[in-house]
Amino acid sequence: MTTSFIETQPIAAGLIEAENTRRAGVLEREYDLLGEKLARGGIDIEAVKREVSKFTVAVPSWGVGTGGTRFARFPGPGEPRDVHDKLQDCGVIQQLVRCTSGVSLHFPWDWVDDFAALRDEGAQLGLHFDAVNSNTFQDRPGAALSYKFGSLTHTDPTTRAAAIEHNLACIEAGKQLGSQAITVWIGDGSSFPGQQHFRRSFERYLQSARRIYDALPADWRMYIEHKLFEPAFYSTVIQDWGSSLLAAQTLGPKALCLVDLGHHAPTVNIELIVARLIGCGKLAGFHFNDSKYGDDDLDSGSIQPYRLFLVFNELVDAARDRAAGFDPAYMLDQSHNVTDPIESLMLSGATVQRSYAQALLVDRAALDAYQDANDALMATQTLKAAFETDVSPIVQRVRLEAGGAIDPLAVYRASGYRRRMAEIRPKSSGLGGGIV
Ligand code: PSV
Ligand code: MN
Repeated sequence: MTTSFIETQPIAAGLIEAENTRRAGVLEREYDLLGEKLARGGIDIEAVKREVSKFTVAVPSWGVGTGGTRFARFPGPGEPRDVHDKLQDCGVIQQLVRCTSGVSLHFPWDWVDDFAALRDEGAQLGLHFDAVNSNTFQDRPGAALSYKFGSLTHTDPTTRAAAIEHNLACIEAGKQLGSQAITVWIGDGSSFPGQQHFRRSFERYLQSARRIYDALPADWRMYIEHKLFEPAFYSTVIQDWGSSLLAAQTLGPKALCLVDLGHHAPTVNIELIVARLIGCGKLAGFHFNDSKYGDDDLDSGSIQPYRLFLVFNELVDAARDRAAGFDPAYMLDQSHNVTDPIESLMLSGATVQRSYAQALLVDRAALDAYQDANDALMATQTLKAAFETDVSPIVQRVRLEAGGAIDPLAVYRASGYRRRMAEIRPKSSGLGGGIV
């Protein structure tokens, strides 16, 4: 007997409908009011809504589990036990917010024997597979070689070969899943001055990355993710967008630079980096999250919502200009300790979508004119006006029309999903990781 798509949905459709019915009247009034306001500025709310409805951002499989800090991990109730549980949790997110149909898997964490079956399992939940991620920043239990002192850039060629092999295996798995990209982030670097030869380690990176690049299918891309620090604290081999761009340009057209918002020093102007990468046709896409200090992995927009908007301002501007090679991939990358990950990921997905909607409202002709006239005040006010517009009715309407929830959080809490999972899924151990 085959199960239908409706039956495989983790949240009861009736609950979503009932909660939406309670909110539909208010939403309609708010939508109409916003529509009138935007019309006065020459903006057609229906056109904005159409654009927003096309926007999607992928969920990281590792994000549905409770993350840890360097000090400890505090497991939450009903945590996913394996990739199947993770997919189900991702299914909940997508069912309610309807802009997160992609899932980004991480290997070997999510390794299975039958990837074709996993692809079908995802499809049953309305999910497809986005970029696959390789993990050579951790040793596998029982592995003969260690990545403690590096992987793709290790001084030992046999260890480098093992790291390359793992990436090639990820590509093979991704092919069966229907993915079209591999994201490569390495933890390689050094913690002490003198520990690592900067130029030679980068050369080794290029040689290893070349092997991965050469194994990419014709329609695949390789996303190079840079990170300022951690786990290495003095230097990392791919530490910034400069190193990433150098590598991407050396490797060729299928190699692009991925921007994880948390991988920069606190005061760095990320939207400018985004513009530079767009300018040279090398922007792969994003790992969205937010941070106050470093790689905090907090929910998108929780600390600096204006920065997120400014990033989207660059993206909308590039789309308007039809910038060459501009086709960014959007993914969330967050995993922390204190909230229900499903709730956090739902809100992050909706926040990223909201930033996109706000950026669509920027009066670009006016902004161009103010920039040309060096009217700094009016130029910046033009951006502010879009950012300060409450676009909630647009994103709520997009969700509603796609079958999702006007208020995903309320429906999720009312569903008792986490409580049910806590009964089914045994409590996981709090051990693992930590420096104390
Ligand atoms: C590293 O901090 C990172 O941002 C990379 O994307 C990893 O794949 C991910 O987090 C999970 O550790
Ligand atoms: Mn990342």
